[in-house]
Amino acid sequence: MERTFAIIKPDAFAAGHAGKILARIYAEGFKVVGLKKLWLSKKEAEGFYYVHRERPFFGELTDFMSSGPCIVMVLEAEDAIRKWRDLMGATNPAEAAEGTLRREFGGSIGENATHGSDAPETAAFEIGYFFSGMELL
Ligand code: FUP
Repeated sequence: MERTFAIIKPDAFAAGHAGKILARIYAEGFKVVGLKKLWLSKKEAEGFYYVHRERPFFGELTDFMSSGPCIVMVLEAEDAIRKWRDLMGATNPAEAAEGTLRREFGGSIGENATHGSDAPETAAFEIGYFFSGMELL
């Protein structure tokens, strides 16, 4: 079993898509090990996306991620990291495959409905950024 970190981003949460996205998560066989609603501050969003600090979209990305409530989650499944990224689809919703969450709920490359860790090391950092061990029993 593997764990990954996932976010229902502020665009999808504000549009009322959180319930539909969670239903897909359960239908695909993930166990939801941790879940909470948060409204990130700009500083917290910057810390989370630290690896992107040099990218031209960093300011826009962290403004967006702190623009409203989101849902952060830890998902468990066999091959969870790849499985969740497959379910999300490509970063740009316009390029995401039919049936993926970003295709269905994403509006643009910046406001793309969901986040998922891209490797075991990133998952470990991202899970630890938002959850303590006691929240993941
Ligand atoms: P992903 O792993 O699919 O979330 O994509 P990246 O790690 O490449 O990008 C992280 C986030 O930065 C994306 F979810 C949205 C944002 N982004 C932009 O706003 N513009 C870009 O050109 C690329 C990414």
